[in-house]
Amino acid sequence: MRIVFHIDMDAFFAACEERYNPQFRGKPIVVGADPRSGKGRGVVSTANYAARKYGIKSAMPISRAWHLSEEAKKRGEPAAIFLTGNYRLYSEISERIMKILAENADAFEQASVDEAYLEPKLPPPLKLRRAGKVQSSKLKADKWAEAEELARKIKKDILEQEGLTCSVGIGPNKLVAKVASDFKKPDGLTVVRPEKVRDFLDPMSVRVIPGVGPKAETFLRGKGIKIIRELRARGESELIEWFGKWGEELWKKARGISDSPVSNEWEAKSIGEQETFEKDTLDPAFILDRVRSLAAQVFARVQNDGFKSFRTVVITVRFADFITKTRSHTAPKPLAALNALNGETLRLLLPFLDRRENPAHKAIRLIGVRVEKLLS
Ligand code: TTP
Ligand code: MG
Repeated sequence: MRIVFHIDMDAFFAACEERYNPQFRGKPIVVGADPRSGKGRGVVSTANYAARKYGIKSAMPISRAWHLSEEAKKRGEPAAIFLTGNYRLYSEISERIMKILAENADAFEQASVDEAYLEPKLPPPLKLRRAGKVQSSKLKADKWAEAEELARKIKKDILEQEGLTCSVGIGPNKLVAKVASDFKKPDGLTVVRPEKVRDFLDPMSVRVIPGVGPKAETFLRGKGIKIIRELRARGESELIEWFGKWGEELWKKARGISDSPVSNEWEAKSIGEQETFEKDTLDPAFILDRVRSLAAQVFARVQNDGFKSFRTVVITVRFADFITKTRSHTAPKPLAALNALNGETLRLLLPFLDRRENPAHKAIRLIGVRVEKLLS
């Protein structure tokens, strides 16, 4: 049984602003388009929890947020502070947080600027088992307690090092972990053990299921289905009849079943190969040899799949500590030869073998080569 964490920062952009501008602390903050005294176009990126009390939220027109703030002012409450955002700051903070997370992970996947999935790095149970102190059934229960403890430590590390809070969900897979992280916000920690998954999901709106948007919600409501318990009561064939292949997925999701792996997956419409080395290494001769082989494999697949050329080359480097970096370059003209792919790949990779991209001289665990913008 897997244990998966989903970590999501609280009111991320707004929280970063509060952290670096002490004069904003405790005040309602809205990050997004310029409100221009209510005439501005564009939307709210995020609002902190003080501004959410006024009804301001992500994706709302900024003009509406302005009016909600004006109404609050009339009630004698503080006006919201509108900021257009310092994206470089957010991305730097994000990188540091992702590093803290990756250090505690056996597998790690950044899902967006402020959220990630991971499989926790837990101490091996070997010692306990050897000492004969714990039966294997108990050992399992202990793993969940250990996971919870690790989550508290991660939250504490992020708070101490970055001054920010996050919400963590822990479950047997990504689906349940994601719903759990959203269950209690801000500064939440929700653990859903496998035997509790059904009770946890059943009373929730079908909207919490990733992929169920407003359209599917309205459709399901028309069928008398509002919460997951009602969805679970329907047969798989019925869901397939309504939604086609996705119905199968939905049937599983209603049961909290998901086997999607925690990994930085390749994007669609690309051809890529990756290799995890038997031993983490920084030996240039070995790495360059493997990369050439990966490029050749990728190129062969490009040809096999009937493509004539590509424009973007992406490399992925995962270090021994699971921190994963990708670098890409899009050529102005289509590239059609293996030599060209080799050249691009090397140019992107070489900085990881020296100080430019690898100042700590970390050993490499995995390398991937991928091409995109394929042309046939
Ligand atoms: P979220 O995690 O969805 O939101 P949040 O972190 O602001 O608040 P919560 O406490 O509910 O998690 O998104 C992360 C950041 O992404 C958010 O701070 C700003 C940005 N964002 C947008 O720019 N537009 C959007 O519509 C959303 C939802 C987020
Ligand atoms: Mg968030």
